[in-house]
Amino acid sequence: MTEPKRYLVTAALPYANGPVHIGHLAGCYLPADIYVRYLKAQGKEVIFICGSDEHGVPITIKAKKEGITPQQVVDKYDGIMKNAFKDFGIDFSFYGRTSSKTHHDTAQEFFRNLYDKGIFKEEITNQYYDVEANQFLADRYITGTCPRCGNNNAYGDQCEKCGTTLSPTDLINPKSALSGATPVLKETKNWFLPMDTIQQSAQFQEYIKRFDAWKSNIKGQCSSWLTEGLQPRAMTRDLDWGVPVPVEGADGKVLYVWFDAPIGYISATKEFLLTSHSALRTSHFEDWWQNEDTALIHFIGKDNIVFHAIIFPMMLMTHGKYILPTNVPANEFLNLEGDKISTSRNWAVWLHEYLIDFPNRQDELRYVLTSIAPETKDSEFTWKDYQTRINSELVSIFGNFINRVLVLSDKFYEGKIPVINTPLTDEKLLTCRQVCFDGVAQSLHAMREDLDAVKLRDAQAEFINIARAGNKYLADTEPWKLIKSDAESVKQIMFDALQICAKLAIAATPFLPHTANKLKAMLGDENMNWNDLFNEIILLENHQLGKHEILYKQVEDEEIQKQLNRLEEIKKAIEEQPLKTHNLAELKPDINYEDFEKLDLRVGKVLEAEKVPKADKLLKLTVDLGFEKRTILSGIAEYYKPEELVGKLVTVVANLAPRKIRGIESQGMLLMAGNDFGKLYNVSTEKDIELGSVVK
Ligand code: B3M
Ligand code: ZN
Repeated sequence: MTEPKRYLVTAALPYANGPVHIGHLAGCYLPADIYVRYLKAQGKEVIFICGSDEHGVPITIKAKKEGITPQQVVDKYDGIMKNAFKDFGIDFSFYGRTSSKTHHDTAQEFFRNLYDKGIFKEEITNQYYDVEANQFLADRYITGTCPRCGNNNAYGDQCEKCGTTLSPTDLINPKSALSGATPVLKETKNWFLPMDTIQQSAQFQEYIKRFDAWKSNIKGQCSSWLTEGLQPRAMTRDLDWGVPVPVEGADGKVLYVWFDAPIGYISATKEFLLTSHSALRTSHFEDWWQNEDTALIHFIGKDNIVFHAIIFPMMLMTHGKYILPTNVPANEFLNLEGDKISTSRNWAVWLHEYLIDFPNRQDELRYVLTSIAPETKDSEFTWKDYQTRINSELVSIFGNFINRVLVLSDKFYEGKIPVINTPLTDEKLLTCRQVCFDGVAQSLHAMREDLDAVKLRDAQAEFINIARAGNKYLADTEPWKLIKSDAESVKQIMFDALQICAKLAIAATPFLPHTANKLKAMLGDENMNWNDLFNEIILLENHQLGKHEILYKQVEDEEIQKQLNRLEEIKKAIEEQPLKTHNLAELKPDINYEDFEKLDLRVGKVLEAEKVPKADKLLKLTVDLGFEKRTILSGIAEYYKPEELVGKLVTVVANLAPRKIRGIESQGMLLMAGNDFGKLYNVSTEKDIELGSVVK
């Protein structure tokens, strides 16, 4: 591809329903920011767009939980999120809101455009309706038992325990999360994007060739969707929170949040161009969104892949005027101390709380999160690792190098770049110098290649390698000793070391913006720029350096212990509410002893076990009850291999009326204990009991 003329970079619009945590930062905002800073440093024209996603069920659920209106939720969190990003140097050109008028207008116009072209399929479907609450239920508002794993708290769109994608009608015993009532099916009309036919179109087939150059996690997810065959998807919903559907007969309906949210990138660009004071003010909206010379790059987390790589491009394509994404760099997830980060369980490191305990240490967190960025697989943040990386890399390698050079320059040359009268002649010193120069050059080149390829973790490692090479140069030549015998040579060594400091100040710009600014000031030159990076000389002889200070403080054990204690307390709190957090099934109404007595429970032994063809979940067992052998079908194939069960003692409901399942008569039932993680355990009995014994 030819070099793009301009770059439109977006970072996923976060739902405005909670503060920002390290998982958000590492997943998409930090990588996007580093990449944008890199582009800008090279003088490229860039717009960097983000904003609050203020629609969708996550907002209404939060409102219900906090007892406030959805509007109050988004008003509260929009500001909190915006500030957190700012505090960490995430330098958006514009941070929009999907509740803005411009956005509503833009999203409606977009919908109308597709509608007028006859793109949508109008369809009447049956959807769950809550008669008590008087409204249709979004998928997330319906809970029930997962048909696959038995989790009693599966949602209408997904079971979070076994990960299966569901539709509301798949749920066993569906319940409305609004009123607890059993919902009824009711007819409703919605507008569907015919993703099945668009998939077949020549334009889409041409577009997906781009995936080949993208990261493998995107390719993988997309090709599994595409091979399964895309299905039409409703772009409108029966909800009262969102962008109203701008056509006749759509009262009480809003645009599907995944239709309106990506259009948020477009509306935020419009708002930016209207309000910006930057040089880009004179550029036109069309240059950015409707011109093939623009590279459109979406930074996202892995749960947003299909929406950005397939659905939004289909919308753009059917609209016809828009460019399609050039790249969609998606990251995997970041875990925290061995567990999934979870907002609802408070298992997170919140950015605003971090800054209370570690004031002015934004770059330290940026550094650690980039070092462990989940670029290719899920990764893990631990406080111990945070401490180690800061102390042994930022403090001991980078900070230490800068400090040594600046302290010595003060001492030897009163903070000026030394003037070299005679070049180095000493063989050993010359070799040290060459080794250092080669190291620095190699790291700079590798860093640039990694940045171009959006491999930010590797790029940052190369940045530290530059400081490593500088440190080695000093350690090998020991200017603090050499000064007594060969002051002339020391001038050359210090001159070189100061140039490396300057390179580090420039190279730090994308990764550690606060440090970069500070270091440039310490070097007395705030105008050095990216193009200087590959020059041998950046700071000229006699140039006066600024005042210097220590770049990074050591992270102390007590600071880490405090964070670990906090997490420990949160963990305890989670464990102390097992009913709430583990979603145990509700207790059923009392029964009498007579009810219980009706059950005939017996001890049996599994003699044979085999899978039932074409039924993923069923095992066919032959169970010896002592007085007779029974054939029993049990839905446990996902949890037990047939061979694991043979020889096991089991408890059997022996008087359950036989019934035919898949043409086989099942003559009883095994007792199994299940938890909501989708595991089942055999309720077994002591080994030496006689088969057929009564269980009571
Ligand atoms: N708000 C989902 C999320 O926060 C969604 C992203 C929208 S990007 C257009 O993960
Ligand atoms: Zn499940």
